[in-house]
Amino acid sequence: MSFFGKLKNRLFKSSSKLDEGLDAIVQDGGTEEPEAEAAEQPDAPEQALTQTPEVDPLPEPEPEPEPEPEPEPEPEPEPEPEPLTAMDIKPEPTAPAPEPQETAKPGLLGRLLGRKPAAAKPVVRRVLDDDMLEQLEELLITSDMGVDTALRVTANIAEGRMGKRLSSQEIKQLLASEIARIMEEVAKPLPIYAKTPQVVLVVGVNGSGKTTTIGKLASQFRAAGKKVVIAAGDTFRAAAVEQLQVWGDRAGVPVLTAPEGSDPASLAFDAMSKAQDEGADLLMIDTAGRLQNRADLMEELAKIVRVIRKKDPEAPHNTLLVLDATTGQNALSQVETFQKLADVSGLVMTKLDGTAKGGVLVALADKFGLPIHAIGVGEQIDDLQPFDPEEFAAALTALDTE
Ligand SMILES: Nc1nc2c(ncn2[C@@H]2O[C@H](COP(=O)(O)OP(=O)(O)OP(=O)(O)O)[C@@H](O)[C@H]2O)c(=O)[nH]1
Ligand SMILES: [Mg+2]
Repeated sequence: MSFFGKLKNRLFKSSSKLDEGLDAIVQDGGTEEPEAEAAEQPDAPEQALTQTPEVDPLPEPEPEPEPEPEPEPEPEPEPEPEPLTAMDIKPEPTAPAPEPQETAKPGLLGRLLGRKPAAAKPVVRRVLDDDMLEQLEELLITSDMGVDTALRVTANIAEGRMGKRLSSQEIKQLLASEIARIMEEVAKPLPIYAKTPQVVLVVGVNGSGKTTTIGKLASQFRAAGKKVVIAAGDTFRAAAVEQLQVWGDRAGVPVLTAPEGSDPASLAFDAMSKAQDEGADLLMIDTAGRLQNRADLMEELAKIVRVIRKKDPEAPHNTLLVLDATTGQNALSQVETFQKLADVSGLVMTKLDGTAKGGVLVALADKFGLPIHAIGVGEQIDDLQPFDPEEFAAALTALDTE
């Protein structure tokens, strides 16, 4: 389960929070069902009707256990068909291992539906009632899905299911499909346009992961055969420029820098000229996250945009807002703020590894509907993944899809 398994591992904190939370909710007030069960005890061997006055109850009519349909070990002697892969032709004269084996891999589905009396694992189910719904809502809210989204999602899950008995696996499935439905609308890779250079302005608060994300994106685009130029528009800190240069080296992409404290807009202008002259496909502009106040930041971003538009009136073609998942609900207000400062065209959510707040992505999608281009799941160059709604939903809910 390569890729999916990986994402689930990376999202393990969010995953296990929902996983454990759902299990606890179902356990609380749920009861075990042997699953295979059926059989429905015939109970009380119809004494009544017979009326035989008082001959007393008779030694026992005995419900009789019925000869047991028996799961039947399946005749199938089959001494091993074994397709044989050249690899293991081994002499093996004795051919011992007949391995009764008639557990014959009932297959996943077969196992789940289990009929095998011995294997029938009890499943805990709980009746879906108001109490349980409320607990579900709370769980989703604490997973950072936000109140509105949590209420809507639980309402959808409840629809037509009140009074029904549900297991935690069934709830996970329902939850995952609700989440995937919301996320499908926003799962869109960064669009690539025919006209070049395509200018991607990257914005976000201090420490959200802008520089790292630019490095990762540059590496992916380069691997896809694109010619990329990076502009180190965070000229406030020398360290920021160095950091970007390291990423540029890793990605094999040139980084344009300017002296510390110089005007980022003029650097952006130079970078734009260079990208045009060199026939680059993409120009990615890093920006500073830390400025004195919002007005400064707005002024700086506006100036960068003004200047590059002298070269291309349609630039920037994308304004990526990078958000840090560990900030949880705070990400929502960051979107609002940056939408006022810049024309945000899409999001990248970083640091989904190691936080239990992955649910905030659902809230963002539900509230703003901005495209989510990618997610950051680690600090390495290949730790940026395209956003896949179904994988994400399954990973977030710890849905066992195997
Ligand atoms: N675990 C994890 N760490 C990340 C991820 N993305 C970025 N980081 C780390 O977050 C820290 C900040 O990342 P930067 O890329 O420097 O953030 P920035 O937005 O450029 O920060 P400023 O330039 O200060 O505004 C670094 O230590 C990164 O390694 C991610 O997806 N997962
Ligand atoms: Mg930076």
